[in-house]
Amino acid sequence: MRAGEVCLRLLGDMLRLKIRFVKKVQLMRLSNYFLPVLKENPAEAQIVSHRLMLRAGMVRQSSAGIYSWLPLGLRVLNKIADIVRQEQALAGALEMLMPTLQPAEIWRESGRYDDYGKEMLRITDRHDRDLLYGPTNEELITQIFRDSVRSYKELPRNLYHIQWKFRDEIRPRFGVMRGREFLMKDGYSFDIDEANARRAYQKIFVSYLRSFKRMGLQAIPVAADTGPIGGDLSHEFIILAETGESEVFCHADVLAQPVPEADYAADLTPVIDGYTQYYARSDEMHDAAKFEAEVPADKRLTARGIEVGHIFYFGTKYSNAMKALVAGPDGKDVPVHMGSYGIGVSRLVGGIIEACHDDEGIVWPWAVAPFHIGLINLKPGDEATDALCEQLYQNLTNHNLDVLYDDRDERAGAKFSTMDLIGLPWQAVIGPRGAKAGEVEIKNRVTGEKQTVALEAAMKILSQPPA
Ligand code: 5CA
Repeated sequence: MRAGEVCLRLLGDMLRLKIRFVKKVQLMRLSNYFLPVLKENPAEAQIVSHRLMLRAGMVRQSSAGIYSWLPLGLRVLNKIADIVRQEQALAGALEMLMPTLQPAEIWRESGRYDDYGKEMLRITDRHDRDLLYGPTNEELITQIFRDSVRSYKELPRNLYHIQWKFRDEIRPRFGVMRGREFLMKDGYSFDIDEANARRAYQKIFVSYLRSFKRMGLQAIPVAADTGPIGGDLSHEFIILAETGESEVFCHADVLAQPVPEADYAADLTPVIDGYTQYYARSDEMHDAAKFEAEVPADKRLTARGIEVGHIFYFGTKYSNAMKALVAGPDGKDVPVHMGSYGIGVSRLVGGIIEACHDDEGIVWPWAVAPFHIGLINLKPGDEATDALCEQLYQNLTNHNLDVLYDDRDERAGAKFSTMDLIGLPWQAVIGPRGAKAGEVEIKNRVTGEKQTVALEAAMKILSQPPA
């Protein structure tokens, strides 16, 4: 046989295998899933997102402020992380992964080992070496950078990771919102001078507005205090929610600013100015006299919110202390200018629920929903009903939609309330009568609206986010 024929035959085999693979989608059946929903409101939960995350079987507390993520919760966490990844890539940031445990010596170099106090979890290994569970990564990334980059020609760089952090918060509360162990996206930029570093800051500013918008949130960038990270330029991104721990004071028009395009080659100053021209500050930076002088009374917005992101430009604070130098165009060594950029990935799960729920449960925005569609079989075991359910499941899955199939032998009422509780954007209900007519009842979880349609039409409706 000639090489060409072998290739063709192999290709044929591969295609056949692929077809077989597509046909053999493993149904995500609720009868096999791990969804330990709670009927009662857990007494320990003070805010709605914490209550709903426990009730919907998304997380379980293992000790104060430390949680296990169950399958449903993990799917949301991963969807949020993926949106962050996509937007970071557009902004030119590179993903990497640093460890959770760090050596104490680099923190001694920066001077933060003692400053960080009791929030830092300190560990000693069997050789009596001091380690710590990272609360953030400025030191470690600076060490990596200084050991690898020598010249301005390798700048700019922006590196990030999505990794668990530990801060021994004095009062962990509100579930994943103020945890001790929590998942953070933290990114770090390296530039030759302040002007370039400020551009890096602007890019991430834009990427954060875009990321939160994609998650179904409107985030307000507010001028912020830099705290233990340091520096003089900082913004927090706050989503409005009554249960938020932050207080914001802003001009209402900041909410009407458009979400920017991902055009990172353009001058971003007008976009940033569009937001920062208005007074918008968190409580630590608030200046009542300035607020009243700058904002007309009917535009003054004072509200509570959740800090979902925080960005910093701190110049040469760490590069000076840790000797992260690069040779400039004139051959002289200069410390790099740095910024750091955080997103509270696990906090966002709670934050999104605070913003998106009703009396029945969670109402997930499409982009972060653990599944797009909850398919309810009203009579498992009935041949026609099973067949139509499985056909709809396959069709939806082939269109890259995530479907959770409730095939359990349960009362219809219990199935409906579980679906309402876990908040999937669409519910598709099939019973023996519908199966006979080839029809599906569809419920929009956002509006509660129901309609009965044929399979074809159902496919069309279910593949788009509900209005
Ligand atoms: N190194 C910088 C930026 S990478 C940093 O650590 N910034 S931070 O302290 O503001 O944290 C970044 C984000 O992590 C915050 O905006 C918040 O959304 C989230 N976060 C901070 N502490 C907690 C916590 N205890 N529980 C859950 N999320 C938290």
